Amino acid sequence: MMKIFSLELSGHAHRVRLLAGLLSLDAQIVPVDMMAGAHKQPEFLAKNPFGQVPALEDGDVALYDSNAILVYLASRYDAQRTWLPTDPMLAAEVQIWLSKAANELANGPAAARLVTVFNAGLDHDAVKAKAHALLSIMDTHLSGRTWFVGDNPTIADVALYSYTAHAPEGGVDLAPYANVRAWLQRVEGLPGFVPMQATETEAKKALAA
Ligand SMILES: N[C@@H](CCC(=O)N[C@@H](CS)C(=O)NCC(=O)O)C(=O)O
Repeated sequence: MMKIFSLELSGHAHRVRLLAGLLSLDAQIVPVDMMAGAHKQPEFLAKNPFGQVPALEDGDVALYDSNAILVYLASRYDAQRTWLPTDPMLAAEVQIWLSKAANELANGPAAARLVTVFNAGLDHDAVKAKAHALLSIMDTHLSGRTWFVGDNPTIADVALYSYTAHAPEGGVDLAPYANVRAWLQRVEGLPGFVPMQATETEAKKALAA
């Protein structure tokens, strides 16, 4: 069976678990004990020399990097090719957002959450400002659109979802971004949607409410 090496609180890992759910793939989720440093041990470094989750094993295929894994799963298992269109322009537009997910999303909303959830030594105000700059562009892009690219959900939506949905955990308020919030709800309504676990703090807040 396909194996996804994952950490529950990782948005990068979540995007892979999310696409596996949306494509109804049978996958075993293998937790990597990152608190104990398992991701820097030889056994895991053989799967990903960068020592990061997620990684994938699928038969003879071994792969790492969340966006690369999305491309592989969509190309291999979505016969209709709606999740990664073959049309040159649509494919290129998907790539724009995969790049934004790897850069602006990682260095904005995801980084802000690293500060609050994992005590990362980053400048919280600076990364929050980056997050708002990205969210503002995403919100404008989504005006009059249902999905990020074309008329159907694609791996662009999957790559952007996890860290956008969990941006409030990093102190990034989504209230000003109505189009983004409506889009998040559309993603959450897709058949096979798999949620990402809220952090302990969020869970405590939810329990207290
Ligand atoms: N570009 C990579 C980033 C993955 C990444 O940053 N993973 C984090 C968890 S969210 C990680 O494993 N960090 C440990 C480290 O970098 O040492 C991807 O998309 O897979």
